[in-house]
Amino acid sequence: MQSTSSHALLKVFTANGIDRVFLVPGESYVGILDALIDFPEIDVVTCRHEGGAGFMGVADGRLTGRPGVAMVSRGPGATNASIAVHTAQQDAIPLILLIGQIPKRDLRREAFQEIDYQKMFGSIAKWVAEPTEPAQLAEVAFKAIRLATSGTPGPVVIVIPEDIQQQAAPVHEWRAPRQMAAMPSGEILDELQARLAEARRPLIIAGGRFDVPGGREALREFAERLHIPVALSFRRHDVFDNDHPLYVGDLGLANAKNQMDMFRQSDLILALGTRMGDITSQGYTFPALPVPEQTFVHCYPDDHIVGLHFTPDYPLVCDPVALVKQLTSATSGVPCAERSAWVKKLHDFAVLHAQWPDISAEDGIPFVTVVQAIQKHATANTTICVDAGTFAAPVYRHFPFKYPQRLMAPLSGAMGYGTPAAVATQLRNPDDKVICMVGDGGFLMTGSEMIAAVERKLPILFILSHNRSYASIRIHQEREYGGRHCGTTLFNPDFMAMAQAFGMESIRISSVDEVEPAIRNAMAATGPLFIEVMTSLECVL
Ligand SMILES: Cc1ncc(C[n+]2csc(CCOP(=O)(O)OP(=O)(O)O)c2C)c(N)n1
Repeated sequence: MQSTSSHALLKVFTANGIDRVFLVPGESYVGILDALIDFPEIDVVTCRHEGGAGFMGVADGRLTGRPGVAMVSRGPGATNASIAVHTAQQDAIPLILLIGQIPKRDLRREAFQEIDYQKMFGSIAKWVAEPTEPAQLAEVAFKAIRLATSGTPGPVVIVIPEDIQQQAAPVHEWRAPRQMAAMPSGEILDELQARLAEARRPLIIAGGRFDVPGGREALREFAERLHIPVALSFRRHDVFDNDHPLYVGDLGLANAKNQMDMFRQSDLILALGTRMGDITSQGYTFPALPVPEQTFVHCYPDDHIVGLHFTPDYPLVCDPVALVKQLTSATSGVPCAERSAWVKKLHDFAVLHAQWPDISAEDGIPFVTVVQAIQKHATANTTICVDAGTFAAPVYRHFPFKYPQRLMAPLSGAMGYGTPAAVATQLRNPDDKVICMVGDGGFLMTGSEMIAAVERKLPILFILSHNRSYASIRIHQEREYGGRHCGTTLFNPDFMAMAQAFGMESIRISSVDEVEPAIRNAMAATGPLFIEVMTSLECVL
């Protein structure tokens, strides 16, 4: 094998477990593309749009805990990929976006397709590196991996001028060291232990940092041992089983006022592995800003995040999984009776709120019936990848996730995520039943990436909700602007013909009676399958 600077970069990638890259090629990084040929252990997934490649990287990073990698060309490629950098930042997912750059001699001359990426990505990436010497590529790759995965995971951008990609450079196999779980002192833990035992109405808010091997189990054991109810942070429905008696719902876009009133009655909040961001905290209103009324414990492995908005009585800058393991082992449990009424009240509300509705519509199929049919036929290894739109609301509200069932949903609310995420998920977990739910709006943004499902024979079930509208926005026009619609009605292509042209079997569901049998058959499909659902626009849940 040759030993060029690109080989040195890729060697650091493979030494750290990176085995797949998603890309759209560009003349600005042909040197790296050429080196990829010498790394058969890296699966190269060629995409149709840099947004699609980036979203695939985001999904892969979430599933593996390693940085997902997207490679794109300068200027136009990088601007297309920027949506994934934003999503990785909002979702706290490790991502490396590698961008080819103009030759270094012309840097900052505003040359053809040049961008100053430090300025462009400065506020959303954890680090933007633009090496100018071939020997720096390995070092930059190594640091990118460490930064993307440490503290609050997130996106790192590596920008590589085209003329430093093919020079001789030493190859290293540096491996990122495992992260050490710093722990609060024994004294603090003892004090916290006592507060937890005394609390009458404690509440856990659990977030994405439990989405690691062993994380869910540790959370469940802790909650059970101390008999503390668990609410989940925004779109992290799959970190705690939704049918568990301690499950009390998620904190999302549609919490009922009386549910929030109940949560506010808690006397101790344990915010574990969550950043307590905008949606989870209900627009920074729960708990009280800036000083919560309850005893507030905030645990996250990043000192920038702990106490960022809400002042904690216990600011714990550490790994929440290690913390709950420690707290679990240090207690013999708490008598359930003292907290039973509190837990029951919250749990009963969550159960009621999640009940499947019985609704019908004149103008099409209420999409909730499709989601309900999927739940009925879902296997233990079903993963639902959702795009942004009204069709996703029933998933968030009613689908009772039970691990290893998974929800792949962008915290950034980015349209266009669903299809590429499904491709990346099925590639990573070939035995899972991967379902992509997408609207007629989001599908025409990145739906072309579904060609990878045909190319690679991925048995993804694509479900398109066809309501001839950007309904999520139309709803605002209905509610807040007297039903005056502008820019939200869609003129659509023949989606069935489109899927067939992609080489995919396709089915249209036009009436409620067809939903259940069609979904039952679809769940057993062994190849990619496309279902078009003629969805009601008036009956949006
Ligand atoms: C990339 C991007 N552009 C715009 C938006 C704003 N937006 C949120 S949902 C939505 C409409 C989604 O329409 P569709 O995919 O058809 O699903 P529906 O809401 O109709 O179910 C829009 C435009 C967004 N979230 N992301």
